[in-house]
Amino acid sequence: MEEWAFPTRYDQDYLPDPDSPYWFPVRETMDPAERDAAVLVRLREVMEYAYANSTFYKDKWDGAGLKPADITSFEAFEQVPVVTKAEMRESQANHPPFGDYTCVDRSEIHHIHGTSGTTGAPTAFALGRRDWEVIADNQARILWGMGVRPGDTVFVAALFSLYLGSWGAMTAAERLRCNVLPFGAGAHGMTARAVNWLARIKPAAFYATPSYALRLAEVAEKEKIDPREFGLKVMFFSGEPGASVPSVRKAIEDSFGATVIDCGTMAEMTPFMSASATAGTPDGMLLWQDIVWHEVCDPDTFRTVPYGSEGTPVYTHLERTSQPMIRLASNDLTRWVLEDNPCGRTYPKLPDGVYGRIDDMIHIRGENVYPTEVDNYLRTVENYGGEHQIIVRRTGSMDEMIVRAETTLPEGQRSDFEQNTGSGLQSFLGVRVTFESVDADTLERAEHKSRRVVDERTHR
Ligand code: 8LH
Repeated sequence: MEEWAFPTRYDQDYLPDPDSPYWFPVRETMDPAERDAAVLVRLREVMEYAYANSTFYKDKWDGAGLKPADITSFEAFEQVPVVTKAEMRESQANHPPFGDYTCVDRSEIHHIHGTSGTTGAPTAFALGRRDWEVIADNQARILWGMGVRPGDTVFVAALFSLYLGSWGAMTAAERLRCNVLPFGAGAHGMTARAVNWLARIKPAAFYATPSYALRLAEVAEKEKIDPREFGLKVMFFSGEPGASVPSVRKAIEDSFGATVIDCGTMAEMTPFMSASATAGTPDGMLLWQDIVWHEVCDPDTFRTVPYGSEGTPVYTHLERTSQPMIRLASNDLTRWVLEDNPCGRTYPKLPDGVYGRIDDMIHIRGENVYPTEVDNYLRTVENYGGEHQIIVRRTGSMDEMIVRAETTLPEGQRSDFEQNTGSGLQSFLGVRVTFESVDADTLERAEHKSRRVVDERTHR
């Protein structure tokens, strides 16, 4: 296996053969059982390292009665208790600012990022200098898999602040010897400026959240610029479901005429692109198991579910030394499979991407609804105005769901639209829905991750 060592240090001058679709042909196409055997040894090494360098992991595993040396099988590894975000917040509160799961000295920390929510205590992410280099290398390798090449211009249209998505995309593109346009997002008037820069620079690749790409397409239309004129080859997305939601994906492909690639796990798990599609397998996300070990688990027992089944992703770093995450529970939902991938990589795959967070699932009269299903349906409806809200209300002991969607139709001509879309949505979701329409361009557009659910229930 190419450059397989822990702690990891990649050759910073390495670039693959220009004709190779793979950065590391052996690691990417090897027999999965052989790869898994190497990963198992690595899991033990990472655990030995974390046990020796962090009181968090030592106390957690001592409490569970296990030692890194016990991890001689994946069955044993699945008994390692998961790490939750609540534990990380508690650790940072008790051991400020980075928590006692940080395994390096403060002088080794190269970047500090954090959760970007405005409510609740933020969590700080401390990324070591060596880790930053390895992250860049890992993600350059994944960008190579997406078809991005040295010399390509990569336009990064995501918030440059605490959010790791933008910085991760930038550092990866730099390592790949691309030219990077760290445009950012979120400032007043920036989307119209992005449209003009895209039209002028004509980058090969583009990174953002899927919501923001659709916003950009709307603004381009207002500016009378066809997004296809940007000449984009690859658009890669992370941060929220969308790139694997069929109608959202199609809307982006149709607007921009580029290949859409879904990627992304969690900021704590950076290199977060370790789940990513490739140019040759553009649908779903492959799990690059030699970079991060991805398990899809039963959300109650945290044991892996068989391929073909649904569960929650649990992630383990294989190359991080600063804040290694060992069995981090994501609280997301997905389904995984292991089958032949057209690109030749032998990784398992999430064929439908990550559908959403367990907490965001709406329970209506015994049925579960994902907000992304509403999005998926509405984007297929003629005269849909491009944005919607989902309001969840409790009346008595029942939850009620109201979908408020924009339409391009003028008032007075909406009754068929409302009736047909309401009943279509109801049969698509299999739950009762109250449907309302509003004028196009009246609901707020996301500059980052969309928040379409307005939960009016006081408790769940
Ligand atoms: C996703 C996806 C995806 C993330 N499909 N849901 O962008 C990657 C990193 C930087 C990120 O967004 O981290 P953050 O802010 O911690 O959010 C992680 C959550 O975002 C994750 O648990 C998912 O719920 C969601 N997410 N990428 C679907 N490609």
